[in-house]
Amino acid sequence: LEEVAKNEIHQANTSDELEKVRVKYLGKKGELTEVLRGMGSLSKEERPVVGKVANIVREGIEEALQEAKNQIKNKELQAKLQAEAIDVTMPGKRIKLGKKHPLMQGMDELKEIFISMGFQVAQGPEIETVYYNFDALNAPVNHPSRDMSDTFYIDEETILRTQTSPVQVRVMENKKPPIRIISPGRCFRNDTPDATHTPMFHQLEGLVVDKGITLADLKGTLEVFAKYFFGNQTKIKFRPHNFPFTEPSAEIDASCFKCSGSGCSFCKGSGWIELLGAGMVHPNVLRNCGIDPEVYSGFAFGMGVDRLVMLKYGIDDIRLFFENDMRFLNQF
Ligand code: FA5
Repeated sequence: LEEVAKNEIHQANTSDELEKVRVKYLGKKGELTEVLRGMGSLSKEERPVVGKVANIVREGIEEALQEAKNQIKNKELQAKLQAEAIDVTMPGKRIKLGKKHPLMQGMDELKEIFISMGFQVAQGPEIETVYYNFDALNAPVNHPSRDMSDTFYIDEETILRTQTSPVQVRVMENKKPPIRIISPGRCFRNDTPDATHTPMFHQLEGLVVDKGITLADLKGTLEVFAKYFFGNQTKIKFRPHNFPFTEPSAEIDASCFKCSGSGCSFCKGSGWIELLGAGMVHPNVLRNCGIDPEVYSGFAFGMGVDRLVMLKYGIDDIRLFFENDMRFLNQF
């Protein structure tokens, strides 16, 4: 029996097979167990002799089992290690890295330019009240921009902000001059999408309030900005304009030096492209925020970030920013 069992033990290749052999001989209904059970029918003299032999056989089988078990375990471990081994010479899989959206890259660049000029970044809510977006900014009650055809209303008092200018009011309400902030963020207008308009777009607002701030400070700041962002050759031009919250107001154009040669649809042959709106903060706005216009003056500007980035990189349709076409995004 011992010989046969040992033979089978040696032939077992896996833990499972070995276990089957163990059960076959030493299990409850195992062959050796049967022998021990049958000892009842033996005579008194035979019993100790057979018992002794049976025990020796059992020990022999157990020993062989243990030895085989160790060997199999070892073999299985080796196999596992081999299967899980890392081949360090194998070429790696290329991991596709995400990157910042071109608009956010542009936004970061704009922010950095103004931060380097001493501006701090201020944030305001995208869901805004009519008071902050229009009333406090001196917009007459019949101003066309208040119309539902231009502005997304949530209810009578609440809108999606149409501009970043309400952040000016929020900052001035909470902070005494000197103030020097920029406020980048999303704006919403009920505009029909075309190459230069989307219902959601981005602006970057700037506000400086202190004693003795003049139009010259505004001009100098914007000139430095334009040269940083577009390059040293850039010139800017002030055109008279009207905003309810600034007096005087201007629209600022930049020279289209980049658009010569292959042509640039923006400049349409004029050589200038509109960049932003700006002006000296209206005394009514300062007053609405508890700042004395007799003591303090300030300038403000608001630029369309999407349009600035389009101009800088020669993108001819603003809608490309929002289509998430990888062929477009991968170019930045
Ligand atoms: C304003 O929104 C003023 N708040 C700017 C300002 C701030 C003036 C501070 C004076 C002082 P305007 O409505 O012109 O101005 O919009 C500013 C810029 O936002 C535009 O020049 C344009 O670049 C961008 N813009 C406006 N509507 C859209 C749109 N639908 N899609 C993309 N860009 C837009």
